Amino acid sequence: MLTLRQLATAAKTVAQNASRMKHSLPELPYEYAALEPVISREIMNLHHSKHHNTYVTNLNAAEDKLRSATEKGDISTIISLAPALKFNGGGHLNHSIFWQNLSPCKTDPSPELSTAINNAFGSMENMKKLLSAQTTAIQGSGWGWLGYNPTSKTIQIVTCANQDPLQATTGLVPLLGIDVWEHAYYLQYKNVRADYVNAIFDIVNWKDVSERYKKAAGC
Ligand code: MN3
Repeated sequence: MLTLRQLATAAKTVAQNASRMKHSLPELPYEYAALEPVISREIMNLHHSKHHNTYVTNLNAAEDKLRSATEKGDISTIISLAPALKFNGGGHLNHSIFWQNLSPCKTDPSPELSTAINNAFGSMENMKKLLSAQTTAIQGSGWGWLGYNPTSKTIQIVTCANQDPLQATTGLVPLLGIDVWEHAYYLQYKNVRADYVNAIFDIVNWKDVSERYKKAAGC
């Protein structure tokens, strides 16, 4: 029989372990080669197992430092960790959405999402045109997004620099993200970013985007 004291100690250990849960690299919902010819197996392999994995590793390391600094009440160190948390936490969040946003199977947007896109952009084709143009025009590394604005209850196109996570930096709920870091396309598309961005629409998982819209808009 456990004594009350032993039970309390065990509960404390469980709670501490839970708060120290490490982030881990999510499994892809398809094979590395599944998105060919739009995205090559080699790019998917490197992008997922190396690039995304590094964001996860560095996020865990930054959180360890944050925990230790918080325990010590070391405010200066806590503040200094903000850029690493934003970059690696953003990288982990963005890529976790990106893999789900893509699919080798043809899918269609829900009627609700189609209506919202038509209301905001006139048509699906026009939305793709605008999202492509703004995403292709990003200077340096970043992401193009279709996001839901909970205040205006409309869908918007925005771009973010680096790994800035959409919701934390703009308040928009991410629906569809396009990674235009060179590691996402350069091995295959070289300097022609526009071709990569336009081709991405052939492998968008509209079922996933529709589910994100339903969750964000509540309808
Ligand atoms: Mn990337």
